[in-house]
Amino acid sequence: AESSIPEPQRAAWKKNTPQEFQTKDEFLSEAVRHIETTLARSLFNCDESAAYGGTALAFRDRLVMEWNKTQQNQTTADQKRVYYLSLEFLMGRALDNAMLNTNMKGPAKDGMGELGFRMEDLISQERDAALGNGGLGRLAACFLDSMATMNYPAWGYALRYKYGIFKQEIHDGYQVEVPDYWLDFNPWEFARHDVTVNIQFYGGVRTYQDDNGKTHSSWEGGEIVEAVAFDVPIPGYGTATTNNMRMWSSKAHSGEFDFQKFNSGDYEGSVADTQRAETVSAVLYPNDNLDRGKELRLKQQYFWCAASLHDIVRRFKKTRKPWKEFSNNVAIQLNDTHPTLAIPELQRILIDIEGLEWSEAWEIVQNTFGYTNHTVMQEALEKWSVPLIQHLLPRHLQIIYDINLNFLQYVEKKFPKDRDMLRRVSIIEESEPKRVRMAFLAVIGSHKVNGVAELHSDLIKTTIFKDFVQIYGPDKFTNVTNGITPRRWLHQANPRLSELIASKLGGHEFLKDLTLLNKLENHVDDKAFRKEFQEIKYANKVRLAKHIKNTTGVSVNPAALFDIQVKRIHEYKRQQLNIFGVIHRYLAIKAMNAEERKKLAPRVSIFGGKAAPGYWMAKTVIHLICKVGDVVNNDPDVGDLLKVIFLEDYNVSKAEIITPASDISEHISTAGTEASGTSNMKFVLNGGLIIGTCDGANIEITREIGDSNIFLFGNLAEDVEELRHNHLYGKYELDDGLRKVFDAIQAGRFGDANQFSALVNGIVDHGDYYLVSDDFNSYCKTHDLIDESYKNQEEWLTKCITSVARMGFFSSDRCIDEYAEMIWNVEPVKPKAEQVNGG
Ligand code: CR6
Repeated sequence: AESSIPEPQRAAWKKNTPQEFQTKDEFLSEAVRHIETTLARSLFNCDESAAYGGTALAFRDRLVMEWNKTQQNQTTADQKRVYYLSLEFLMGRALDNAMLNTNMKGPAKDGMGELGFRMEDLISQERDAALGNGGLGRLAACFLDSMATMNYPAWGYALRYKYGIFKQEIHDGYQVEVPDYWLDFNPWEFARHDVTVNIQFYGGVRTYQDDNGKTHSSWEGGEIVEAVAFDVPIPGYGTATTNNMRMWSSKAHSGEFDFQKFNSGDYEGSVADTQRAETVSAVLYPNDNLDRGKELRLKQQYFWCAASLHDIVRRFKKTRKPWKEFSNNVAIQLNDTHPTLAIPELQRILIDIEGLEWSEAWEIVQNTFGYTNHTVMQEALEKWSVPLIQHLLPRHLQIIYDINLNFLQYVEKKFPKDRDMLRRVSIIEESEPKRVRMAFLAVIGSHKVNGVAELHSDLIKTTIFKDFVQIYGPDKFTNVTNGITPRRWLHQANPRLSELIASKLGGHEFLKDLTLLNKLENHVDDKAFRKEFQEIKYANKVRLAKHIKNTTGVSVNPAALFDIQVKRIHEYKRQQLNIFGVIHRYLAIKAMNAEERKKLAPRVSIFGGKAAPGYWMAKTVIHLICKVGDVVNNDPDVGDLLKVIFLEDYNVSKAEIITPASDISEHISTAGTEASGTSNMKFVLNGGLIIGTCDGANIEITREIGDSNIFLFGNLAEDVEELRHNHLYGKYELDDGLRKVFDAIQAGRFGDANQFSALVNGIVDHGDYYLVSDDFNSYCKTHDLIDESYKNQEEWLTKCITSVARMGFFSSDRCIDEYAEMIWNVEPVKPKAEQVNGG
């Protein structure tokens, strides 16, 4: 309040309030002004990158004005806010999203056209904001879009990595990682040099008694790193609401820059210290579904949690409400266990700094947090070593032990004498060294825990959190099936399909209420509609074929069946099953005569995805795909019948080109391992069918679109344990078809067989943990069925259209409404009437 312009002076301000452009001419004048002044370029020096910059800055101005009003409006509304804590946000590009969400793409396109630029070229100048690994990070980005679109008062809290996920290059069929320095020109962020938080590390705990003889603890000493806020506006679609994503960047604390060293001539030493502080937010850890327990990662987690909580608490304190109102004002969602330290941190703030009693504080903590689990795989569950936490965060370790003590006493009362239960559910794992089980801490410190698809939410209740269901009852655990934003994944990625749908449904309402898509089923027999739908798919395939030609040099036939698997490379996702299937197909083609070959449907097998830099098996899979491509693509016997492509550097902006171009996409994880998957939803929404296992959201997709519209295969989650057991005890036989594939690999038909021995041996000799052999036959047969079905183009088209019509459930808008109602208890805040972008 102290910093606001006094009432009598406000008229002068209001007279000068900047206006938002509404027409092509107004837009162009803003863009040109930015090119000339903000970017200092001229009529004679304006390339595509400058034109992109000017366009982005003109849109940024617009977003900022709505953003300011939204923040003001949400503050006065004084309702409960949501804070989404995620260590990953895979945002992709922002310009097209800003143009579409403000409904101003047309004028901008025309304006830039007058200067001789094509909007697609300008859009592709932007670097992806790639602050994430895969589905988890992209989910967070979709949620931000949905929360803004539905007017929820919500903030995302992120870490501002200097380097996002690495850029992948393929050299001689091997992945090479190149650093992604994305901040050279980022018009979408605002440095808030005045919004900083000092974050403490190391040091020790001092206990002391106050005048009443009560004991207190205080964390003292150690070192300080400063957190600086950078804000990014998040525009909703067809609403004036523009929310905030706040990213924290680390820098040396000004008091910490060692003037002693500096003055005594050790200039380099003092600069080295500042660099050490900056490393905290330097780089995103490039592992998907894998925990490596590195100290710097723990520092990142605490740095970001502590800065965010400080910010949230500061905002709450401005309301001057009593502490017991905290959880009526604040909901914090933990995206996986990465932000779990927020739990002991809030408890610390409340008891050590604000002076609340333990139990009063703990009730606030539990009512504030919700925790989303994204995996049941052991290697992905975070467990931090106790000595490491002791060293870095001594007070937090004490608090974690106290939380554990209280919890175990509660369990002991409920289940007297069950020693084994106590051992199983303890936050502290009695290993050497001891480790803190972050998922258990997250469950204990939250009021709701959710999985991300029905099967997954059931599985967590019977596996990793089984005991906790006994302890707390089943109501603490719930399901929110993942979703995707139809704005980016339909309207932006597939504009022609979006327009076609709009023409049939009488407008773009479906982009805000995706269930309206069901009305498309009325048009499934409409000839003109069918033809247009098919043409759009073909055009999207042509666009991808061009991209393939430009990036790999290989020509593919757009009339062939495009079979796509793009996602992180992981053994559980089974790209190896896919490439073995491709080899099987290749061997079959080689064995055919000309007549038989004529009957075959031409295929293009397309792969894409990054392997974590230290994940050798995943890198081997990439190498095999590339080598198979080299052989198959150059075999004159094969011609158009089969092409194998590995697309370099799969990311969000490439996904926008790839997703609309599939006939079939692959979601073939070992049953029970893929918590949800979200690209499955994107592909079906864009009129592609899928082949998949009964895993994650595939199951609910099947329920929605009907089992005749999906190609399911393979063993079920409930059979996995027994099958694995059989492998270990020799009670199985390697699949015949797969043996032939291995023979071909071992004969060196795809280059040096030694390169692939670990991959083959993992299946033949080491237990085939992901059950590739068990599912191979049904996988290949299902692909034969796909070939047959594709020959009947009319029936295929009906399946595609019907599926699109039935995908309404998978909007991230639906997810966010479920979180808001079941977990957060928050309501939307309507934007003020005078805000412009309103619908
Ligand atoms: N790797 C799951 O594996 C899910 C997303 C988002 C994942 C994936 O099935 O769709 O989360 N899990 O819920 C983790 O990252 C731990 C993922 O992206």
